Amino acid sequence: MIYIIGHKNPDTDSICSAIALTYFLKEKSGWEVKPARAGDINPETKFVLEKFGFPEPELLENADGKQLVLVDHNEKEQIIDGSPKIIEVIDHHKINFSYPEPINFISEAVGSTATIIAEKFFSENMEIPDNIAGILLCSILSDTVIFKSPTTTEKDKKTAEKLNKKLNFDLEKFGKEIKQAGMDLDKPAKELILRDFKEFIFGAKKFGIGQIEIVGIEAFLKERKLEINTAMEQVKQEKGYDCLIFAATDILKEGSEFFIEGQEEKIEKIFNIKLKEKSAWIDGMMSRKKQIIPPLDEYFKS
Ligand SMILES: [Mn+2]
Repeated sequence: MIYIIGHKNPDTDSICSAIALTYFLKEKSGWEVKPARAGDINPETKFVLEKFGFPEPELLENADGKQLVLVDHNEKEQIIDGSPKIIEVIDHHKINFSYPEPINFISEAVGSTATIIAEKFFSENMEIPDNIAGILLCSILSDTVIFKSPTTTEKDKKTAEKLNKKLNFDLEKFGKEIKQAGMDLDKPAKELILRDFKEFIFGAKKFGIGQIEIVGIEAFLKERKLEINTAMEQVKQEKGYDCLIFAATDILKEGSEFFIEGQEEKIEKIFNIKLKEKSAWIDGMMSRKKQIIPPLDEYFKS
């Protein structure tokens, strides 16, 4: 038995490429293959598998004595623990790989491993079942962040269109749906504020700064703004912050809705914004580390 497996902490491309390549190899070569995973399935991948009717691949705890085809990774740190026999590697990441025997190593600088796997079907003129086309399409949309990531190539776009011929999704809309499923926003506002949260002392002031990634900021604000404002007041009080900041970062619109509780006038001045009902949009604001913390530190330390 040969296991086809993606990296530790698997994403949609890792899982779906393994499933699609398993189908390809079975059909084409009659190999005894099986998709596997090197960790828990994330919410985005769960959505994709359910949508196209695939079960979660088998979890491999250890690769000792197993034969593996690696997809979507090649670096040692990302390979499942143990000493497997590696048969083949198919990947789109930078190469940092060595192996004591000759093996097939397929590497292409494209936006997703799924793009490379889809090309295998195309070049063999092999029919792609709708559900396989579906998961490959999802992997491309996911890994390229709906073609917005700088890693996106023309080939990814063309491959996605080809896969979508029979499926007929609105790619932009469907891509957002996939990303949204992965963001797991269907949680209480307080949980979203505290999900990726850090505390700082700037000068004599205590700050709490949370950030989440979302797509579709408008719809999110329409539905959740009041609830977030209330939760902001609560968190600030409970934890005794001088200022609480929550950045809801839209990875497609490339900016953040900034929620502020405390020190409002100073924050408005620092970031050159005008708060409306406790929040404001800041174009291009993506990074807490690089864009939020330095100006706060600079202003309050003096
Ligand atoms: Mn990938």
